[in-house]
Order: sequence, then C-alpha cells, then structure tokens
Amino acid sequence: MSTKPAILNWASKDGEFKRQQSVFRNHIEADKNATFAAEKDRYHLYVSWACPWAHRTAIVRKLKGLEDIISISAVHYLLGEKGWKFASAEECPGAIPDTVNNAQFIREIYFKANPDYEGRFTVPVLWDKKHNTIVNNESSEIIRMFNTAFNHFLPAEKAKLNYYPEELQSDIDSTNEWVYDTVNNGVYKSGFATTQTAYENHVFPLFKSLDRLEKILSENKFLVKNTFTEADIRLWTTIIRFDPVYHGHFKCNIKSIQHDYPHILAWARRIYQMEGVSDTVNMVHIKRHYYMSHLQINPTGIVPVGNGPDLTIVPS
Ligand SMILES: N[C@@H](CCC(=O)N[C@@H](CS)C(=O)NCC(=O)O)C(=O)O
Repeated sequence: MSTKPAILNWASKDGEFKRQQSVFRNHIEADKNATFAAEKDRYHLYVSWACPWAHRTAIVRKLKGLEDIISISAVHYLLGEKGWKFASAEECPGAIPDTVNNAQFIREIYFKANPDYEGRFTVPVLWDKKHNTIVNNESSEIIRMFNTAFNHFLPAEKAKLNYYPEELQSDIDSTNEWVYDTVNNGVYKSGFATTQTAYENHVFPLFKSLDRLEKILSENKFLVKNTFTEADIRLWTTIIRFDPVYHGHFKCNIKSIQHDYPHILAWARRIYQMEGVSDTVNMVHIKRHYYMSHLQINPTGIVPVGNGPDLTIVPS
C-alpha cells in the first residue's frame, strides 16, 4: 500500500476545527433542457465508505433504487498526504476503482473540473460524464437531488419515497441546523480540537444535543413528526460511528449510545434494518480510516476491536 498516512493538523491557530464550504454547487434537475438534466448513466458518485457525509449520499442512492442510474466509485479507507486514493478491490476490499476518469486520487477529479481549484479534495463528489465536470460536492444537496430529480425513471414505489416532503421542510431544516452544528460537525470539532478549551467548548454541546435527541426519540419513531426523513439519514451516519470511533478516537466519551441512549439505539437499529441500508455500512473502512489516518490523534495507528452496538438486533 503506497498511500502514506499524513500527520495533518486539522485545527486552526486557535485550536478550533473549521470545516470549509463546498465549492461546486450545481443541481441536477428533472427538466430535460436543464444544464444538468437527469439522465440515466450520465452521473457518477465518488464516495468513501468511511466518511459520514458521503455515506448519506450512498444511503439515499440505495433507498431510492438509483444504483442502475448513478454509477459509483469508493476510495481506499486511508486518507494520505495526497488525499483520498483509489484502489482495486484486491488491494482494499470494498474499494471500487474509478472507471470513469481513471484517476488515482480524488484530487485529479477536482483539477479536471477546475485546474485552478484551491479547496480541499473532499468526498462525496457528484460527477457529470457528459460535461466532464463536478456537479456538486455538498452531501446535503446531493441527497436532495437524489430524492426527486430522477423520479421519472423510477418504479412508482421508489418514486414516491420522499425524504424531504414539503409539509415537513421547515421542521426538517431547523432540526438539521442544530444536529449539523452540534452533532455531525460537533464530533469533529471535539476530536480535532488542539486545545482543552476548544475541545470542551464542543463536547458539552454535543452531549446536550444527544440528550435532546434521546428525548425526541423516546416519544417518536423518527426525528420529525414520526416520519422517516433526510433528518434521520443525516444524523444516522454519525450515530453508527459514535461508539466505535468518536467515543474513543474523538474523545466524545461522556456517555455512549450503547449504554446511555436506549431510544437513539432503537432508532439506529430501525434504520439499519431498512432494506439496503446495511449494504452501505463498511465498519472496516470506517474504523481503519479514522484510527489509521489521523496519526496526530492516534500515533500507533492501532484500530480498536469493538464495532459498537449490534445493529442487527430487532428493537422492541
Ligand atoms: N460539506 C461536505 C463535507 C465533506 C467532507 O468533509 N468530507 C471529508 C471526509 S469525512 C473529506 O473528504 N475530507 C478530505 C480532506 O478534507 O482532505 C459535505 O457534507 O459533503
């Protein structure tokens, strides 16, 4: 394996981790005259099975039955000095090489779309094979496109699945806002902090939000009005990584999902057991990515054995 793990410092001078804004923000539309019109086999999704943001897009692609319409590549779990790298399935089980651009690194995709690109080379990336460019690299927007833009190609039972229904949009948006800030990004802000103050500034609000989520899920099956929506999908990819990774690696250890949040756990199992969802979970990639790539946090690169709670148990 030639990808060398990098000792990267993810925090800024003040010890705080700041996530950069995604740059490619175009949209696929159902309208066939649109610049990025929905078409079969025109778009390609680049993911890492380890990444919680990319994981959202893989889940919606699966749940909506878009596998035959949108092709996919998955990178090697290690994030090295040159960023995400492709690998063969023999070299890295679960990896899916880039047969669209034949790239070795994700960065090549960004430079193909914009030779002057200066941002980070993040996944997910949604690629347009027709215009040879990146449509979008923001997971929250990619899942909305997958939710509606391809419906006319789908059988009725898939087309009718709507994870952002109009009547729930304002509730979903307001839930997403605090969940993103304190939970999805809160684990990173805690884990990548390089001062005690920066860490504590984020770890307490994180657990306050988990307590709030536990209360919501003790009264409801799903986060917003008892309906399974994108708010659940967006939170879920963080929750299944919580005990196996964030609790230890990112020092988010005030409580654990398994022992302290029975309603969050039951909800996590409910979603894991939805058809197709477990196919998108690769715990080897998840654990190895964090523990072996962030050597500034875990210098030995040792990967803990535990996988977190058993999600196959049927919740009562
Ligand atoms: N806002 C982006 C965030 C994506 C993101 O930060 N991905 C991480 C992996 S978890 C990444 O690719 N990082 C590589 C890097 O920053 O070099 C989204 O939600 O799509």
